[in-house]
Amino acid sequence: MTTNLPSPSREKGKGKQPTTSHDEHDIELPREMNEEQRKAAEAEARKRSFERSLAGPSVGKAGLLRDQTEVNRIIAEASKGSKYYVNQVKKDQELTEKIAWYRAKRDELMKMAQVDRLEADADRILMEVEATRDLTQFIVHVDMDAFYASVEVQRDPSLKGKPFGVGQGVLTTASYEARKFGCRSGMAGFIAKKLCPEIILTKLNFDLYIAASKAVREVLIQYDENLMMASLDEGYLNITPYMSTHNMTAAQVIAQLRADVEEKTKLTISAGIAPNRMLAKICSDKNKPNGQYELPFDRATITKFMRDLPVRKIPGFGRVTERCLEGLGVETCGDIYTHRAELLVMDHWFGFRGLCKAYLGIADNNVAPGKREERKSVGVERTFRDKTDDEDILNELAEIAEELEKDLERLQYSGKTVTVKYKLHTFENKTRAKSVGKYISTSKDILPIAQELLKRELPIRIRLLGIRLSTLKDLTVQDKGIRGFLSSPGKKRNRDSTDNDAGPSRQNTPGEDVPEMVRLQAEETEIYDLTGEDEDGEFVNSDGEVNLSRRRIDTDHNRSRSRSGTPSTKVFGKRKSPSPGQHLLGPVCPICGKHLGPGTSNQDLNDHIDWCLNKDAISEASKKSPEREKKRVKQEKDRPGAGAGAAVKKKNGGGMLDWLKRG
Ligand code: TTP
Ligand code: MG
Repeated sequence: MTTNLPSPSREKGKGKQPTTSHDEHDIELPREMNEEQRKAAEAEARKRSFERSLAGPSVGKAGLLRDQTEVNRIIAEASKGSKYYVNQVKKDQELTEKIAWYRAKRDELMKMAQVDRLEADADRILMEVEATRDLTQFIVHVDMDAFYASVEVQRDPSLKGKPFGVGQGVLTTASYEARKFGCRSGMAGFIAKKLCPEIILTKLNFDLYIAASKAVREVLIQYDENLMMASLDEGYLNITPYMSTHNMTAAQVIAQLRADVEEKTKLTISAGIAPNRMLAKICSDKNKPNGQYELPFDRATITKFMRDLPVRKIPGFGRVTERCLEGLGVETCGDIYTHRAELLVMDHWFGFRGLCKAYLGIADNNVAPGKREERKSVGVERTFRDKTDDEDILNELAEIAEELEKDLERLQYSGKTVTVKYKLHTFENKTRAKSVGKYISTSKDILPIAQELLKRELPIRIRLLGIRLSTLKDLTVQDKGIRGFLSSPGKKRNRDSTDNDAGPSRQNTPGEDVPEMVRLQAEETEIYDLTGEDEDGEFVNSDGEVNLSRRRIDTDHNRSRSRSGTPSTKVFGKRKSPSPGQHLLGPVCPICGKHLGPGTSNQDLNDHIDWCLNKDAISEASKKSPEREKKRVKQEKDRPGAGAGAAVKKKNGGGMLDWLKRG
């Protein structure tokens, strides 16, 4: 069969030494190594990999000139012994186990499969995905350069040209001068000082960043009225109509747009031009700072561009995903094709179509401002130094509920699911949720539920506490018919709700750009806790929690609000795609936005959330899933009349069995 697919001319594996897999380690090593060399290489690779995970998600940031391995080593040294470090060690072990489980699963499934059949099926899917390629739209991703830092220079011009970071406990960003030393977002201030002793650390000035973002937005919207802001400092545009009405090329439009932004705001912006959002985002980083990059609009160039691209560069592929794929021999997008048979049998865990899209460079090219109904939840959370006193914790909870009420009032939402989130002093995140039969929005209604959920957990020692309300109802939309009449919460309807209240144009949730994306990444949020302990053994305040809010654009409700003294408060809100009659579909998971069905009990909801929360999922999966799953598969196998295929069917919903059967 002629597939007409872009088979890589340099297929990974071809021209490469054969590899072998090792359960103790998730990196495949060349076969001809002797045992001793292999062990040494494994230990070294393992150490490097752990140091990379300790270093956090921003290791790929533009402008980091210093040798990252050395930087990672310094970070590992500096954080050794901290709670953050201990937690990372635990997570690393869990992830290593999980990867071993994936490998075993892959090997087990591959034993039952016919590789050529699988490859043919994979090629068919690839062709289906290829058929969806659209090269007609000029999509642009724009991203401000060192955004907070550039705004800080405007506030205090003496910072210009100096190495400095924004945020004192944890850096939200670093000037390009500081990046040369390895300093960057998500890094604890004391570590930044180790890397660059002369670094200046400034306070955060959110109001200034919000004002700057608005000013930039005003320029951008001239080029596409459907501008889709993804955070304070980045957004997507479709400049196709502008190009035709002004008879300009994409490169000309973007050069003009960047000059415009700089003239009106005195801030520089970088841009990527490509046929879809995923590619545009990857491209905007190519010529940072103050540059632009256009990916030629032809299939061959795009697939070639993707072939050598590390999977980590795909928006949504975090460190966990990267390691899991690495464990299956996939480091670049080109490797996806080489390993298509194995990845197809692992479809249930890795989402084969999403991987095909990454391999082919195909993604969503819709650019449209977000809608209110896409909001998934409204929440407030706070970080503080360790709290252990029950009363103290419950007081904090009451204040958070008050604050949440104010946000709900301002944003005009009510909801049915209350989720309490807390982070233990060991950095483990926990959530407990409960759904109620009516829509609520006041502290009077929310607090008792939150208290009930939290009291069961006491005593605890925590450093973060939050309440989130989900299964939302938009109060700016008039209910229609009898259902609306019955469920009217009796609150003022604000039909004049502004755009700002509508929240981010759309959260740039990693993975959204590539639907069916691997859902494994978990470290992106956790790394913001790169606080550890400072040299005095004093716990560094998680100023870095503000980082979590950086992907939110709306001016008020989604930004962190540092309170006086140590604690900082963060308001969070997620969005989901609207679905008709959603409140009839049972509670919505506040993490993934999935409807859990009308009969879902609170216990089921909690179980789901625990599983769903990425960071917990890793530990859950490695604690329970692999062993339980192995046990379950074994039981299934042992069951009279049931073969391994039946176990696979149960787990995979039958899809994979078809392939296996046909094999
Ligand atoms: P980024 O666009 O990721 O970074 P940047 O604009 O500072 O630098 P670059 O030139 O590489 O684009 O993030 C935008 C702002 O968001 C950043 O200035 C500060 C904030 N932020 C956080 O608060 N926490 C984070 O972890 C990151 C990455 C950014
Ligand atoms: Mg930026």
